Amino acid sequence: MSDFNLPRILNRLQKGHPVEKNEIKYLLGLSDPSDISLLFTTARNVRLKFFGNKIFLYGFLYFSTHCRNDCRFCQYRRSNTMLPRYRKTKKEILIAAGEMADAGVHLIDLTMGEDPELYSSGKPGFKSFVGMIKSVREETKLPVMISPGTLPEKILVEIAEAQVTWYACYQETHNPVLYKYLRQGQDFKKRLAKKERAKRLGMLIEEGILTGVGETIDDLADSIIWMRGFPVDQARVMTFVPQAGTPMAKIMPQDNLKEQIVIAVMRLVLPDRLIPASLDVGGLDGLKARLEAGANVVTSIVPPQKGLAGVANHCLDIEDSRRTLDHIIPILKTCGLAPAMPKEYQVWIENRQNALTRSSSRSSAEKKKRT
Ligand code: SAM
Ligand code: MD0
Ligand code: SF4
Repeated sequence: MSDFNLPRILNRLQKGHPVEKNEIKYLLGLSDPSDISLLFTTARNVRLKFFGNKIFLYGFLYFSTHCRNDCRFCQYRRSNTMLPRYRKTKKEILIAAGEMADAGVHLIDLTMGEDPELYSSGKPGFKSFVGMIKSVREETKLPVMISPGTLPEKILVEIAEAQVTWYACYQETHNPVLYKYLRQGQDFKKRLAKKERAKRLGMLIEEGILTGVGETIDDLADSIIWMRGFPVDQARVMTFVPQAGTPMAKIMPQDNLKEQIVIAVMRLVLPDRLIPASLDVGGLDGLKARLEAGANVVTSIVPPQKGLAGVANHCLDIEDSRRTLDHIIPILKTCGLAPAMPKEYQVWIENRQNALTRSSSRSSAEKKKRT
């Protein structure tokens, strides 16, 4: 018999009381369908309290699939020579971003591999990258997220000056041993330090973890606690999708349930934060389940006929236009949800940025007092 009382833990979380790691682990390990259903209902109630029935929508633009890294889980790893690569021109990027903005997304997520053309040539290579981001912001009038990998310090500063709202850089796990296996050849602390630096520069931070890669419940709990402590502004989990041509190709794929449970636990532990339901893993058919677990952002909306790829799934639902608002909005409706107004998203961002500025000036005032 477990010593934990599910209704009591959920009730405390709903009232905003902090919970301990062993309680988070207990929630992550739930297996009884009625317990899981209660977890999801509570997560939806908490989402309703903080966000009403409004959902944010992110357009996704994977503009370069070249990468110098060799992440074991990723089809775009350097050693996968089977995969054709592309690098979109500024014009192509602006057309695709403009189309998504016209369709009604709230943000443009500009993502790339650690493209050697930029990373090896240093500042000159990044010059056009910074210019391109500015143009996307100016022309779409939308907030921008960048997911470019571990940018050099100077470029991170330029990006912040260019008023990029979000820096996304996923650790995948906060267990350094598992990290070393997954992000082969990349420094654990360096990746964490980029997020800290970007936060100090005033950007909002998205953190992400993978499930189905050999992590334990203890690892998942540590990640959620890390996200609470950092604190991150958007928290993501995605189920690992095995990729041909990679060392993890033969790993048994995991179903979506664990991802849903992690989404629900994140919603309870990080109630006011943004939590994506990514179309990249289970496509349109996987959207409802993720929303019902408490997610409040639909990500990986991709326009068709542009030759653009996804990350976890290279082409799932893209060319048949199923990652578009026409298909997504009816699903929101079946969940009693609706797209937010663009203004509502902008207000959320401003409030979050203001709250972070207030808390950082409070903590530096406290530091001064102590010295
Ligand atoms: N290259 C940049 C980087 O790695 O930070 C940007 C790309 S990043 C947004 C790609 C993310 O997609 C990874 O961090 C990982 O979380 C996820 N991903 C990659 N391959 C995946 C796979 N096979 N299954 C599920 N998620 C995957
Ligand atoms: C997504 N494929 O939203 C994208 C990607 C990068 N910031 C996000 C993983 O699912
Ligand atoms: Fe490159 Fe990012 Fe894929 Fe790693 S996850 S191989 S850094 S594109």
